[in-house]
Amino acid sequence: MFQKIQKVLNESFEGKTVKIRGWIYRKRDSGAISFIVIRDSTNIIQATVKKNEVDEKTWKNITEAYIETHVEVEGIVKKDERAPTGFELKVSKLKITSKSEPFPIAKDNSEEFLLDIRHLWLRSREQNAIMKIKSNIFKSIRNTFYKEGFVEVTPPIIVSSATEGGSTLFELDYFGKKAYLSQSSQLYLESLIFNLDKVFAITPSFRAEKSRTMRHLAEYWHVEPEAAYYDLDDMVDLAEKMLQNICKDVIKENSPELVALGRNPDYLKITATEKADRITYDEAIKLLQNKDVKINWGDDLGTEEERVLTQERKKPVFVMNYPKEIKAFYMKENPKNPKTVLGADCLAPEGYGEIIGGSQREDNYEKLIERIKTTGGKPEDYAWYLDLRKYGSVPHSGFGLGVERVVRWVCKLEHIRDTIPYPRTINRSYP
Ligand code: NSS
Repeated sequence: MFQKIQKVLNESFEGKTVKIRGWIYRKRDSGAISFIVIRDSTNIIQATVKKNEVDEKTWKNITEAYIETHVEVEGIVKKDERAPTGFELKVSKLKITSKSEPFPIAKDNSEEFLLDIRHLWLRSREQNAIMKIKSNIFKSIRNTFYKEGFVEVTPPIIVSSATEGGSTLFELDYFGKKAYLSQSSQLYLESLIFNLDKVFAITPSFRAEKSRTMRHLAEYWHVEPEAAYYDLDDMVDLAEKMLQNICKDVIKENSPELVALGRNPDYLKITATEKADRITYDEAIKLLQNKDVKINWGDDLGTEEERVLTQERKKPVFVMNYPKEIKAFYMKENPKNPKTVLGADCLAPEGYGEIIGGSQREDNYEKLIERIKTTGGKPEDYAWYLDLRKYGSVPHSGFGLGVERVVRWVCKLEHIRDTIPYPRTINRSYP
């Protein structure tokens, strides 16, 4: 029986003979000894092969093997402080089950080259850690929804109208008619609360982002809840709980992965245990002006403004009540100040910026038509959505969380492209 490497890296295996299988990750030959580091899905271990302890053919094969060769190895586990993961396998049997050609990834490859061979780069230890953390974040998010009584639903991805404005829509030829790739499931989710109260969907969303940035993808994973009877504060509370649970679950289950990425999991504790900050847009503008940022009431907060607002924070901040003019048509007008909306963005700390955007929805039929028109849309394109306000509408709210934005912050990664196996950006849809 083959053991997983992580299991073998344990005192209880010391002195025992085990069988493992995996890929050669690093290799160094020194005279009559070959040091190979083997990796599997769980970890890496150093294995030493001595010329006089294996047959001639095995010795020849191993000295000629390139990295990424797949091997099956049997040997005795020995503690060794000098080995990369503290234990070493003294090899008695070694079988090469699949040879590798010279592997194209070396130390100083350019970013572009690594993106061209992404299918091979995904074997890296760094990607192993990030993908495991991302998987656990999905699990945590679903668990929060189940605990709160949300029903998972499956909205369409091919859609007939924009949710977030026309400039980032991907258009497609749908049997001779125009259709689009979904930017957000929100409008469809709104239709489902009238039967299920609280729904959520986890789907790919598409944005034809025409600029290169560290935080935009053309295709990303979007988590969207929508809930009947929730007001803006209920929505913010749900988002806060979700972020707390994500941090708790990542600390609990992914500390080895964070350490593998060179992070100390402690920085997530504050978000996991404390309430997030809440400030109004008005306060945000004052904070920025006090830091000499040139900004006026009514301007949108861009990447740079969000960085200034969050770089010294240790936990997320919700910015509430943005000006109506800079926000989407569906956000409910703030009855206390009609120049603003009942909407909130959640900005991640330490400069990472927006990870969630949400709002209470405009449930007044006339106001909604007016907003569609003033934001450049055609009410007839939204006929079905407007219907929802005609047949027993109720107050409701929801938000959208960008999974890759959250992974970027949780893993403290510079670029969002490292949070997704095959990033889709302005110049790239290969591989
Ligand atoms: O445009 S959003 O701010 N809001 C919506 O789409 C709402 N219709 C969601 C809702 O209320 N149901 O996008 C939501 C989040 C945003 O905070 C980011 O975290 C993420 O989606 N997002 C992105 N992530 C990666 N790449 C791009 N281009 C991107 N755009 C938004």
